[in-house]
Amino acid sequence: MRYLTPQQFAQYQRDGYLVIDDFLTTAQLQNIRAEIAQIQQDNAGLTRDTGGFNLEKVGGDSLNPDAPVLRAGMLRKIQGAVFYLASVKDVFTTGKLLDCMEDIMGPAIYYHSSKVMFKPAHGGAAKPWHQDAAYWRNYEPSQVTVWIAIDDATEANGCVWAIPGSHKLGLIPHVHKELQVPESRIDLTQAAPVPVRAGGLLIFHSLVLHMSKANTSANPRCAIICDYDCQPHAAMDARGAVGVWTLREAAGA
Ligand SMILES: O=C(O)CCC(=O)C(=O)O
Repeated sequence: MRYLTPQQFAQYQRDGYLVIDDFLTTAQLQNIRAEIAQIQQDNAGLTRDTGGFNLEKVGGDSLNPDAPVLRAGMLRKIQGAVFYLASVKDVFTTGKLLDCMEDIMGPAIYYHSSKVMFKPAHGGAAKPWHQDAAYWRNYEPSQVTVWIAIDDATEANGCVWAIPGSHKLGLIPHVHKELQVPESRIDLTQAAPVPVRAGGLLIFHSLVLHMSKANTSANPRCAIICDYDCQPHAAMDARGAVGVWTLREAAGA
């Protein structure tokens, strides 16, 4: 193993997800926060979805570009985060995170997609139950998502919830435009909150059932997310005209 302990790896295999505290250095966290604050400031007047920039909408209708926005500049997500934020690209495409991914996926690691997920205070919308694999063409079961908390993510401000072990259920049929699994198909008694302190990361298998609730609190809950693929499929981001982006070669880095 290059980064994970055997216990962490066993936990990932059992639950399909794993939290690692204090993954980012203080300097990395500060840089990422500063770059995100700058991009928010630069886009404070945005009233329509543009490129990879998606705004919070009235009624949580985030996929509808014509829906009225909750407030100008109130970002829900930036798709293709690594193309806008150098500090985020650095964390996701170099160093110890790739060591960590290699422990889980093996030595062939490809970039798939990335985003900043804002979940702003007083109005960040819920994300319904889903498996990431349902969103991805060319589904491969060993695709993996890394979710890093930029603010403390708590139950109050909309941390992720997951069903431990649900990666063993296979791909469940998803419905609606914002792909989701109806709650009637899920054993909600198993649902567990996954709070993560700022700078910590959550790794999860692409078949883990997960969701997050709306943020009705006064505290924002921002996270950066990267999806990794073990197969050489072209990247899927809106700005991701990058073809196949190899992050680590099968022969070893
Ligand atoms: O950050 C969140 O609230 C959840 C994000 C998520 O589930 C996803 O992007 O697949």
